[in-house]
Amino acid sequence: MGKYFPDIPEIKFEGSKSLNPLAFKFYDPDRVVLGKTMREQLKFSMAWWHTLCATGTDMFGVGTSDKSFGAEEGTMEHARAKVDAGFEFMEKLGLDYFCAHDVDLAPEDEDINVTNRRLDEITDYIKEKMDSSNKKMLWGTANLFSNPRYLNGAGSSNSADVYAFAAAQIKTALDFTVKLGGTGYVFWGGREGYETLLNTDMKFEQDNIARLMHMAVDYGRKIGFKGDFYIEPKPKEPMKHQYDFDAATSIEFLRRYGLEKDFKLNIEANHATLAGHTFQHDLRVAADAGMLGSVDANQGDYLLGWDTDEFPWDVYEATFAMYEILRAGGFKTGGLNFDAKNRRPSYAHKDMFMSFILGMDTFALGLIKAASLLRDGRIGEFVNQRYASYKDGIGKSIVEGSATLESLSNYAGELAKPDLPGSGQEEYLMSVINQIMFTNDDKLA
Ligand code: XLS
Ligand code: CA
Ligand code: CA
Repeated sequence: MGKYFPDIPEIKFEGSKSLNPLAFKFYDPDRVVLGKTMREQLKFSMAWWHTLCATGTDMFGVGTSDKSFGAEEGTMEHARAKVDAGFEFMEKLGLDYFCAHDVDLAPEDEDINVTNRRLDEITDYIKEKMDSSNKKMLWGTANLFSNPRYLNGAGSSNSADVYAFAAAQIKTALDFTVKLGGTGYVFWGGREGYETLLNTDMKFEQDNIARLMHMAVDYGRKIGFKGDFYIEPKPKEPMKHQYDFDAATSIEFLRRYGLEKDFKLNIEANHATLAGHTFQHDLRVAADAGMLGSVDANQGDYLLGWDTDEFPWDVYEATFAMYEILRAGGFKTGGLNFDAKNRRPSYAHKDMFMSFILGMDTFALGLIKAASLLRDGRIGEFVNQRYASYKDGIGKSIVEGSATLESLSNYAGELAKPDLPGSGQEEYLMSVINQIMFTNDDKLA
């Protein structure tokens, strides 16, 4: 039954009537939805940091959850135990992918040379485990925000030495991402921002971040990284203002600096809501730009103004998210990474499994319902009809580019007064959503 989670069996699909807390009710990995299995559509991933490292420490108290896995924390023995526990965890839940920062994998030493040797050793060990299982790396990244040297950011630091250390960490993280076959590399700019403009040259800092990203692309391509680089937007926390505020801001940054061919976005639900958008909004913005790369699946709390990283349970949100992902053609290099953690009082190892069951079932329902929405077609057709006035006549001349201010002015003059543009029928559309949500005859294949 496994060494680390001996009381937990392999989690199986038992269907919506099951009362077994350790079973999937909706996630049926082999069920085909829109031509692919659920497993292929959803590409679920485990975040190494929350699952294997985070103990529930918060600003007011120490950890409540034991993540020692039988070894002393901060040692290489512990690092190896986390690998073993992680693989047992993924195996039992049927998770195919994982994501990790460098510092999640091996303890950092004061001397970066020692840290790099440790990372070599541990990623050799992970590779061995991967070779004898079907686990894959979704994306890798470097933690450029926890070490005190990054107090003013990494690529945006005022210190060139700190900048060089960020570059060194990125180089190592790209090395192990390639070694482990990762299909993505993430830049999350946690401290790339500012506290006050009184001490900040914003343009210089952004130019420097872009320089670092170009170096990463050059090096990554040189060592054979064929996947996508991602920016993960977040408006604030830990900094007051972060440069990668939201999807739109990040896309503008990538285009401004000529990075748009190599980069896409990793959209996190709770970051989109912190920026004052819905999750669906940021997915749509990324998709419309052809830059929807990967997703950090989690959920915020509408009563709290910070990044709570809860496991997602809101099926409406998951449905709208999957609707965007399916409309964009589904995942290619990316997937659904649960960047989510148990609530601090849910400290038992069993809670980790139940959290993933919740998240995976929520997104399985999201996939089923989004596929039903697409097949139902009423929403798509409504949108299509809403813009029908651009299909011929004066509308067509606008879209085709033959209209001028004079031609439109003449047209308006002849018309004298337009009709209202047609009802938006939001309430009707929400009733369609509810009907799909609570009808069980989803036809999905
Ligand atoms: C923190 C971010 C972080 C990134 C990876 O808010 O979500 O965990 O996903 O550095
Ligand atoms: Ca994230
Ligand atoms: Ca987050």
